[in-house]
Order: sequence, then structure tokens, then C-alpha cells
Amino acid sequence: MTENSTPIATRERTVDGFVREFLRELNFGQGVDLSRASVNDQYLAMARTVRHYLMVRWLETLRRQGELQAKSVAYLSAEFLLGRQLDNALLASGLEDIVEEGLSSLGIDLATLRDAEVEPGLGNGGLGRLAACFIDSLATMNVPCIGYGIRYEYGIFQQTFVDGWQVEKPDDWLALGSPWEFPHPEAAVRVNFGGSVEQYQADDGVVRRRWVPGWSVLAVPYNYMVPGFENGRVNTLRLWSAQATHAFDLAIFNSGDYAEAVRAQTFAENITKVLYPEDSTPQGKELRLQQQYFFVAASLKNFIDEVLPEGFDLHNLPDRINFQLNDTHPVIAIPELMRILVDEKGWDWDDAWSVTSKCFAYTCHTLLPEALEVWPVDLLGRLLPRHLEIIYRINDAFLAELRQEYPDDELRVRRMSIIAEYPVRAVRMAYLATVAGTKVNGVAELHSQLLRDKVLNDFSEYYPDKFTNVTNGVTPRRFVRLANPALSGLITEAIGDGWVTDLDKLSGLEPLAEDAEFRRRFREIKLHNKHRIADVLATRDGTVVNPDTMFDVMVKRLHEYKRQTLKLLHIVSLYEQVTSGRLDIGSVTPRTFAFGAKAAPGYLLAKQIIGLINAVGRTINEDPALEGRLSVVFPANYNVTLAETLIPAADLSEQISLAGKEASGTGNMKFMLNGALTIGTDDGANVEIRRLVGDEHFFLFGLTEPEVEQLVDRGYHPSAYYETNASLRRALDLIASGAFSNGDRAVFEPIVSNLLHEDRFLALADFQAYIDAQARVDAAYADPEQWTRSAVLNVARGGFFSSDRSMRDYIDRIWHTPPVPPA
Ligand code: F55
Repeated sequence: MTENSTPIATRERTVDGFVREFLRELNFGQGVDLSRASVNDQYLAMARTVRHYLMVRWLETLRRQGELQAKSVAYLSAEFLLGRQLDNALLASGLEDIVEEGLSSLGIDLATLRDAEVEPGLGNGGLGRLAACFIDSLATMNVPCIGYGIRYEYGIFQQTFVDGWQVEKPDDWLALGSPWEFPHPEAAVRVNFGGSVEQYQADDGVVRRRWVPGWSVLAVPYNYMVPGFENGRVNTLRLWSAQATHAFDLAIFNSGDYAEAVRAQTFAENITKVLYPEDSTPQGKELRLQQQYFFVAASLKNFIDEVLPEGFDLHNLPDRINFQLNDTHPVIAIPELMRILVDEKGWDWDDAWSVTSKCFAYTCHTLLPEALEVWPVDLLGRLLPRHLEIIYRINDAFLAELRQEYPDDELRVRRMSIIAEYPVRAVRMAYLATVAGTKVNGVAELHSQLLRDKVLNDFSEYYPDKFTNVTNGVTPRRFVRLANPALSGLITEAIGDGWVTDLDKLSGLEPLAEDAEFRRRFREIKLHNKHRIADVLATRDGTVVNPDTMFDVMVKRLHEYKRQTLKLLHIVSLYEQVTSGRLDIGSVTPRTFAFGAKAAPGYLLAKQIIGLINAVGRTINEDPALEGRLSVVFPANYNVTLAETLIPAADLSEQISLAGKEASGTGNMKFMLNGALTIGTDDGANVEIRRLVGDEHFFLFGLTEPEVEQLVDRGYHPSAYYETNASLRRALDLIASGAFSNGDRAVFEPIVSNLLHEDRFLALADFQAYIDAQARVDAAYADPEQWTRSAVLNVARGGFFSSDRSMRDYIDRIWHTPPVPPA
């Protein structure tokens, strides 16, 4: 190490050392003394103190990577749903005990400071949370990785309920300060938009084309630490924030139009103002394309100009980096790299393509046709005219190749075109990613197979070796070790603490499923976790839940394909049977039905379903006929933080999407690892969960994907199920009667008629199978010893679902980036 790069002295890892650092931060960072410090002051000082402890490791990681230039991963994602940072930083740095003791010596409760942290909600759901799990795993596995994304000023909206209806509030997560980020305004890069393309004669006499942009913004990087678990590595997450360029407003300032200048400033800064809250149906809005290009252009430029050493020969780029495209949102990076190489570096097209087509790989997260992004060429051409030309040229070359391969199949060639002609001419981003990427992966076995056989079938025939699967995973650090300290303690006591970084070790718990004392303690912990969530809900919302009931939990975005309505029909049907006297309430298993779900603000049916869940909940919770044995809770604003207390309390995990629609699911894995049993369809990663845990410990129901296809092909008539199934009919009739809407039949009519006449996701077709499976759940739950045996086995057999394993699969199948062990 050279003298001038010697890092600051390592902080003293003792209680006294911590207390000193903390008080120093409070005094000199926050400008308050302890007696006058607010909880927020204390939290900020605390966060800064903890990050100081990680700083030496971060600088060392950066220095070492600068020296080694090891092959790395750049994970490009429009969303990183990080969750709270404090606990994770404490865990990674091994400071938990020191900090807890140090604070308590000052009369401060660590838990209070924890609760002061506002989680950065920079994602919608599964896709964004997956990105956060992946960067955690890469850091823990010593793999060099940089995450690139967007620093939205407002993250996913705050959900509130007004009379049971969702009302969105802006998520002003930065309001009280954001101690985990390091802004670098001096490292801002310019990102261009608009304008036109011109032809010119270059110095070498060759006629070339280049982009003459119409306007630009600055991209300011904010760096975040991504600490590995107890391994000394700290990787980087770099999120970009838009700022108006000075050149841009100066001209207008000079013309004297101050108001216009300020307006122009806001316009530029709008780009990173807010996260789009759609999680499955992109709206094709111009601002969204601006966001995508904005972060991708800044990231490529940053990587090439700043991360790579000076003089790096870009012909070797594929040996140095993998740009992983998290769905299609960052796919505009492909023509951007072509533009850099051809227009800025003056390369031949073929050389540029040869490098570009080795640098990217694409992960698809969906099967819903409406979720596949397409950008109308008029919009794309207006915002990024040179990129559109480049895409056309990529497509021309691709179509020429296809015509050679399929000379007599023009229909196929057109089907595969990157440019769609109907209903408007548009760029199919998934096709562009597939053509340019080295690999295309789905996120669970079934999903990858359906991608190959259906959504991208022509492509998998043409490029059979490009297609692969990597089943999703979740980080055991956050979702077991931190979220479930009691269970973690029990596991560690039984098999040691190696499971935190080697989750396959959980298999060591298998024999303990037969140990009555272990099962008793396991049950005790579940009950403890139910009390914990009960306390949180009581404090947060004043909601009462009974810990002595089965916790039946469905948490995920609200979407028709996920079928929250099916769950609701089960609840309404139970209620109807009890209140009509056909079912004795004394024979009903006491259950707490918990929901958590945000609906995209423009998805009206989804918002109605939220209204109905709350309305049914209100009625059931207030009806004395149920004797408190059934209740519904729907805490508003389900997010990562709430997941961390709700999931460990669950007995039953609801994973009931229509087969063939949920790409993977990751909540399903979190429940399994926290000892819940799953009731689920043969969909996404449920397939693998069931295979691993065994049929006896999983409640399978419903149509399979091929059966769904057959039924739809034959012609699906939901009303036929209504007519032939009496309990289904009674449940739907009860909703239609206005029983949950003060007699007003109109309120929930759209839901009922949608189910009766459309039911795109076959909820009615699966109703009876679901009810039967729930009866099996009740029977199993009636035997606590058997149930706990199954719950323990779910944990013991869940090791596969660590995101560390997902990362190993990406490394072996796609990236080929060996870990870099610490020096
Ligand atoms: C977000 C924005 C747009 Cl425009 C489209 C999709 C999304 C999004 O968030 N998708 C998403 O979350 N997909 C989910 O990805 C998870 C991780 O792979 C899967 O587990 C889950 O099945 C899938 O729905």
C-alpha cells in the first residue's frame, strides 16, 4: 500500500470506543448534545458512526479492485428495494452487541433508533427486492459487483386506507436526512437527450453519423455501501440523481426569463423525481424512458471512464465486466454501448457489435404479455434519435441472418423482428435484449421453460444455448438472521452459525423434526413472533390480533393473476356458512387472515379488491357470531420492514397465483425459511419448493399450466362454476347483495361481474380445489406435533432458496466471475 492511500485508522471495536465515536457524531455531526438530541439526531449519529466502521473496508475493497481489475458484475436495475440499512450494517460489521451495550450505557434503546429509520422504497416489489438480495449475496461471497440504479426522490407511494379504500401519499423518504448515502456532485456526468443525427466527414475521410443532442441533464452519483457478512468486503451501489445543467439554464437566465429558467430546472430534475408504481404493466410514458436511458447512460459512462483504469483497451471489455440487465428496463444500454464504440470511439460496426454482444445478459421476470416493454418508435426517435437508428441497424443485420437460416419462412422472420409493426411501430425491448445478450434467463424452472417454449420460443429455437434458468433466492441475512432472531438462535444452537453464509447447512435440522423438545421450542418461537407482530400492529394501527390463532398470510402486490380474490372467496364462504347456520363456529379452526398489498394507483380493479378485503374484514371482525375465531387484518403500507416482522409469524403462506403466471415469487421462499407451510398452485418457484419439501408438507391445489391452457383453448366460462357450485354461488351472492357495503349493491358489483363474466385468471375454476386444500390445512393444523414437524422440515429443506445459491448459478452459467478472496 502506498503511503498516501493508507486508510484512516480502524475504529476501536469496543463499547467505550463506540460510545466515544457516537457522541462525537452527535456533537460535531448533528450539532447537539445528548441531553437535547431527538431520536432522529440519535439515529443519524448512530448510522454515521456505524458507517465509519465500514469505511476502512470499503476503501480497501475499492483499492484492491483498482489494483486487481478482477472480472466483475454491473447489476443494472431501475429498482433496488433495499429495506432499512441500520440492522444490516450492524450485522455485517459484527457490531450488534457493542452498539447495543454502548447505547444502553447512555440510556438509549437500540430498538427505538431502529424504528426511526425510514426504509428507502426504491422498488415496487419482487424485482427490486431481488436486486437488493443479489448485491447482498455478491458482497458476502466476495464477488466484485457494482449496482447501478436510480435515486428516486420519492420511492413507492405510502399506502393509506380511507374508509378501506387505498389512498396514496408521496414517500418523502429523504425528508429527515439519509445517512447511508455519499453524494458525489463533483463526479456528475452529462446525459443527453433529443436533437437529431447528422452526417459528417471524419478526420480519416470516412463519412460517419453522430448525435447532436437537443438537451441534457447532469447525473449525480450517490454511493451506498453494500457490506458483505463479516468478510471485510464492502461493494458499492451507485444510484443516480438528475440535476439541471448550468449551461442549460444560463441561456434562459440571460434572456431575462427567470421563471422559465427555474421551470427548466425542475423539468430536468423531474427525471428522478418519482418511482413509477406499476409492477407489471409499464405505461409507456416518455418520462419512464428518460429514467431508463438516464441511469444507463450515466452508468456506462461512469464504468468506462472512471471504474476502468486509464488506457483500458475496450476490446477486452467482455473479460472485465458483465452488465446484467434486470428485466428490460435497462436494455437501452445495448444501443448506448454501440453508440459509444462506433460514434465516440470511431470503431467499425462489426467490432463494436462483437464486443457489445459479449457484455450483456438479460433476466426476464414475467410471463404476462402486457408486462413486456415496447417503445413506440416515434417516442424513442424523438428522445434518442441515434439509438433508434442503431436499433434499426441491429435489427437489419439480425433479420438478414434470419432470412439465411429460414429462407422460406418470412412469417417467422417477421415474428422475430425487434421492431413490431402493430398496433404501432415499436421496439420490443425483450427481443433486443435476447438478440444482443449472451444469455437469457428466467427466474424459476417453470418460468424458464415457459420462456423457452412460449414467450420467446422462436428465439430459443434459433439460439438454443442462450437460454438458461436461475431460480431466485433471498438473502438469509436479512430474512432469517435479522428478521427472526429467535429462530436464528435456535438454529445456531442446533447446528452452529455456519448456515448464515451456507444455507444448505439447514439440512442439519432434519433429524430435529423428530425431536419433541426441539419442536416445542420451535412452536414457542412461532408464538413469540406472533406476539411481536401483534405488538407492532397494535402500536402502529391500533389493530388487535389474537396470537393464539393460525396466521394465514398473503402478502404481495395486488394483481388479478395473484388472485387475492380467491383467498377472499374462501373467507367469505366461511363467513357465509357460519352466519347462515350451516357451519358451527365451534368447529372452525381459529384463524387470523393477514393481507398486505399495494395496488398500482391506476389499476382500478385492484383498488376495488383492496376495498373489498377491508370491507369483508370490517364485517367479520365486528360480527359476534364468529366469537373472535376468524379475523382479517390488512395493515396499510406493506413494505420490507413490515415483511420482516410479519413473515416470521406466519403459519400458512398463501401462494395461489394462476399456474403459469407468477414467474417465481420470492415471498414464498421467505415464508418457507421462517417455518410456514405453503398452500399453493404449481406455479413459479412453488414447484421447486414442493419438490424439495415433499408433498406431505405442502398443500398443493389447482389447475396445472397445461390444464389452464387447455381450459382456455376450449373456452372458459366462469359462470358455469357459479351455477354448479353452491358454496361459490353463495359467497359471490353475498358480496353482490351488499352485505359488505351497507346494502349498496353497486359498490363491489364490478368485482363480482368481472369474476362471473371474465375471470381472466380462472379464480372460479380453482375455487373448489382451493377450499378442499384449506380443509386439508385445517386437518393438519389440528395436530400441532405433525404441523411443527412439517414446519421444521420446511426450514431444513429451504437452503436451496438462498440468494447465495442464485449467485453461484449466475456465476457458473452466465458471468464466470470467480470470487476474489480477501487479501
Ligand atoms: C416493475 C416494473 C415494471 Cl414496468 C414491470 C415489472 C416490474 C416488477 O416489479 N416486476 C416484478 O416484480 N416481477 C417479479 O419479479 C420477481 C423476481 O424475479 C419474481 O419473483 C416475481 O414472480 C415477478 O412477478
